[in-house]
Amino acid sequence: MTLVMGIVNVTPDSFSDGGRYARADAAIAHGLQLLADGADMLDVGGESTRPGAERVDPAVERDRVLPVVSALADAGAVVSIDTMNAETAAAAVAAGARIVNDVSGGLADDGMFAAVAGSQAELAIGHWRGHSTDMYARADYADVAGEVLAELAARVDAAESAGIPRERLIVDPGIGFGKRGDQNWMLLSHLPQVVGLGVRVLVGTSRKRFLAEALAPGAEADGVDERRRDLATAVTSALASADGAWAVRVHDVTATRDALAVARAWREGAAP
Ligand code: PMM
Repeated sequence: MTLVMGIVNVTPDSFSDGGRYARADAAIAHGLQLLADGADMLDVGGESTRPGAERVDPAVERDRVLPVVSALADAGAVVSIDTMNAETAAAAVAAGARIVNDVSGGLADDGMFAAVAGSQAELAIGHWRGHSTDMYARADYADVAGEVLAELAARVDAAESAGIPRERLIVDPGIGFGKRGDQNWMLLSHLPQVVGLGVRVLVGTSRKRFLAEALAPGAEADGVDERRRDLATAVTSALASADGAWAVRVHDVTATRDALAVARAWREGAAP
């Protein structure tokens, strides 16, 4: 059964700005709500990776995420830390995180694989070609699925060589990371091949622009609101599940849980 990873973004634009303690409290409360909604794990991140986003100082990132990671881990949650910084990853694991979610697949920080190898943590390797500031400049593919598969396989090999056993690895096709509109759909249409790499697969489509582009043409995609994007995300989650995804990373846990339950009943010929 596909697991649901709930998103807890601890960035100034994700929670109203009542100062850092208020922000941590709001993020913790949000995480607890996602658990109540049925999340199997929580992904805590302190750096926005939206297209065009600026980098965050790793000390500021740690200041944002560590109190949230430790509070949610203490509450019994399986916590994932969404970071490209090895020091932040190590500090979060020390604070109770069990998964390191590196959207750059270890490419942004040379120390990442060593930091994870020296712990018991699992590592999610995202497909990535460069930072958000200019990631579309690298969205140049002759064969998006073939290239993403080859590049992910190379990162899996590198992580294994660095001492992280395959059983502790997860791969993510990196939807929206250095990929434009239809490149994401083309890549998702090859999800069974990503699953064929033999490593658990995590898929993150939640609220991303390419979903809105399937619902409204051109600039009108900007007007597709959160409710419609969450519904589209629930559909992609159910389809990813049917293709063998290990987990989906989403904002709206309730909608995705419902979609997964319906898809499961469809497959099994009986309500769960
Ligand atoms: N997408 C975002 C952030 N972290 N992590 C993984 N593993 N996969 C993703 O697709 C992914 C991620 C960007 O989305 P957000 O800004 O809405 O959190």
